[in-house]
Amino acid sequence: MIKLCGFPLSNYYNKVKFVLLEHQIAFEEVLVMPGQDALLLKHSPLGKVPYIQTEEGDLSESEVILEYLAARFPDKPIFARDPWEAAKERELITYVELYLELIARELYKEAFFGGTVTDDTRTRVEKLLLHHLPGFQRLAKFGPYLRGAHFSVADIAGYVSLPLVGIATQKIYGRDFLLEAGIDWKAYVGQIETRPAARRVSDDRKNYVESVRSQ
Ligand SMILES: N[C@@H](CCC(=O)N[C@@H](CS)C(=O)NCC(=O)O)C(=O)O
Repeated sequence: MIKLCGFPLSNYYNKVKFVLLEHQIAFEEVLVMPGQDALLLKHSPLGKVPYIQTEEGDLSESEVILEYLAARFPDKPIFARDPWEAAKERELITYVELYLELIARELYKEAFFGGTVTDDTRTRVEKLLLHHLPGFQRLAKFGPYLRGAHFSVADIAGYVSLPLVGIATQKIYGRDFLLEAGIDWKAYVGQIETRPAARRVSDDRKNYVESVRSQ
């Protein structure tokens, strides 16, 4: 059985977990924190989570894992069957992750972990996000889903990452860049959470936070 390694606060871990749950692919969760421990680096070359363990070995990078799952379980429509539609889903995932989340990630140290970010970082991240957001908006339909009327794998990426962009920008700049751009990500998240797989991911994340707090 596939082992999903990581922790339930990680958006990329939750992306893979959501897909596994959504498509009822059997898996086991293994709690692993990111780091530079030599043992971890044998499984995940940069010490990042998630990674999965299969009968054939370890595999890191959430998007690569999704591609592997789609190829290994061809009966599960992880991506749309139509090649064009599937490519548009992948395009959206790239915009969410590469142009929004990965940029906003530079703020997390201060937004979520009690550190500080430099003025240079603030300025650079603001400039990039305000450039990338209109591009994302030209692509994303929010109708109510990213591709329009139907839920897709792109929404799994949106669900786990867009809130982080909103919350981090609110904390660092006092303005939620997504809301400011007219993206009501809270309503979007509410819509996604009508799905049992999303609720499970969300409940597990909250329970994990509670368990860490009570330690
Ligand atoms: N591109 C990677 C990103 C994974 C990632 O950044 N994971 C975070 C946790 S959410 C992590 O392991 N951070 C530790 C690090 O970057 O060293 C993916 O899609 O899996």
